[in-house]
Amino acid sequence: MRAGLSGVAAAAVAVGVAELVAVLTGPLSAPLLAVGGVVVDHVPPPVKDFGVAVFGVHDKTALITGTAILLAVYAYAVGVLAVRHWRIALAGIGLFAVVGVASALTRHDAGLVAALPTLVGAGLAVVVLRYLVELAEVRGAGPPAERVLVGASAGARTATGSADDPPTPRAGASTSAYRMESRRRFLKALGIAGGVAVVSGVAGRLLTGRRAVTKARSEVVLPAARQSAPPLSAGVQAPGATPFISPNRNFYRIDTALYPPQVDPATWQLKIHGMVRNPITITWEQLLQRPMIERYVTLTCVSNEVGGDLIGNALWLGTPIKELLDEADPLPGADQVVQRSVDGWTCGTPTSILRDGRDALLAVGMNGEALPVDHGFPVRMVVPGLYGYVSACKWITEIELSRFADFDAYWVPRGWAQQGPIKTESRIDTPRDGASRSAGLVTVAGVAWAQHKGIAKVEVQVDDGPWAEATLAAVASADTWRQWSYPWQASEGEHTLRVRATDTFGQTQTSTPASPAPDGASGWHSVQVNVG
Ligand SMILES: Nc1nc2c(c(=O)[nH]1)N[C@H]1C(S)=C(S)[C@@H](COP(=O)(O)O)O[C@H]1N2
Ligand SMILES: [Mo]
Repeated sequence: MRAGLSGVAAAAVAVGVAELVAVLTGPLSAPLLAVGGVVVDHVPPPVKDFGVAVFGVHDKTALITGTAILLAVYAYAVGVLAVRHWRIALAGIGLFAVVGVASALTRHDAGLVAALPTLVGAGLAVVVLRYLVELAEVRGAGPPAERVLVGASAGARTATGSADDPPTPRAGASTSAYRMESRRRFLKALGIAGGVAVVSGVAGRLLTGRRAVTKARSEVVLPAARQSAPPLSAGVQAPGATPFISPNRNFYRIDTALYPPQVDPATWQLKIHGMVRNPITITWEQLLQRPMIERYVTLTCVSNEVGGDLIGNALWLGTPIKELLDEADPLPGADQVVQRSVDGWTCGTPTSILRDGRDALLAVGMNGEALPVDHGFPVRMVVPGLYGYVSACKWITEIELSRFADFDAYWVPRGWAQQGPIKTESRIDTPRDGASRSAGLVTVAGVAWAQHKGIAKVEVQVDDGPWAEATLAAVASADTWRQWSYPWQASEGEHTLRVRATDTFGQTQTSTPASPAPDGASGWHSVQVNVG
């Protein structure tokens, strides 16, 4: 037990102090985040729907917690081994160091300094483990305790002449006093180790937070739009449906970043290169000089399940990417625009789509503010009509003209389709699945989307009755979701409500259920309602 705890304490000190060192070398060089990042990038591709399973915000915490628990179990075993097989324990710490350093060094753009947090941590772990195990070992069989016991028994023997006599009470008391003293010293050392781990870990996180770009972001002054979005009609909002504009703070977030990249606009640059006649590099200042437009665009994640909430609508401010691409002048055959984020993530978008005149934006603003850090500050791409994983690169720093035949972006080798047009879909927001209502008039409402095509019709079906047309809310543009509502005369009993949408191309969303991988979920959303 003591030996095991010594191992865990040594690991905690290693991880905590590594966090502190990582303040200087970057958050992703700390062993837990580095290893977590490797796990994110190498989860086996066939795992169904794993985009959501791994990348929801809470799953990131779960991943780090899981990594920490595994490490604790490992450290416990190393501690136990350390008592009799010190060299094996050393090898165990060595393995921790190798895994941590290898993970940190293979992160995108990592320099050699990325090895530092793990190395410092592992070095300290050796010292702490050695010290704690020595304190722990004293108990029971340790030499000083033996001496007290033997001496006392010998004294008793001479006094009584019997070899079988138990130790005298006095000797027994001093043994247990000794044990208590050793136990106290061990616990104290353990507490100090724990304290060092927590204090350095927390300080590391806080200091990392202070190095964040929060301040730079608050100082950004966004330019006015040359063309603002057409004013929203009050009629875009159907009563009971999700708010038409998703506030930044609860806009869905999906990415592979365990710590959101901190990109300072002062040093930000975008490089447009590859199969182009005119490679371009622009800075933040230059970007802000370009004509900016404002557009409502609804983003959707390919991992969104039928009825899911990985979809959000915002007012984006940005410069049309088409104009920049025209200036770069792509070579014939460059059918793929590879967007690359500062953390190495990539997505591939058809060049033709980015140049076909739709409002594909290199965006700097979201709902009237600079982009939130989680949503790509300072610059990201927003493309109406395509799932985020093939179009909406956050923290973008590079655009490389290429060919689909020559390059697979991040998600493609992981089992997702190269092309990702958004499927026409719809969702019931009210009543919620499992809700109860009184008989009589019940408002059914929700959203439907077919970005860049537009929604022409939404229908609702009660149980196995006929499909009835819902009332469509006002349209903002073909690039946003559209709200709908349906007045339902509900009779008592359990009912199933279904919804389906038809886009302006006359395509009705398919009833065939498909899971998100490889190119988006399909099927009709339904809810059960109890009418009493
Ligand atoms: N750099 C980077 N950009 C990224 C991703 C990512 O993992 N890394 N994920 C994409 C995916 S899958 C989606 S759905 C959208 C989500 O954008 P949001 O988090 O702002 O909603 O971002 C896209 N851009
Ligand atoms: Mo996504």
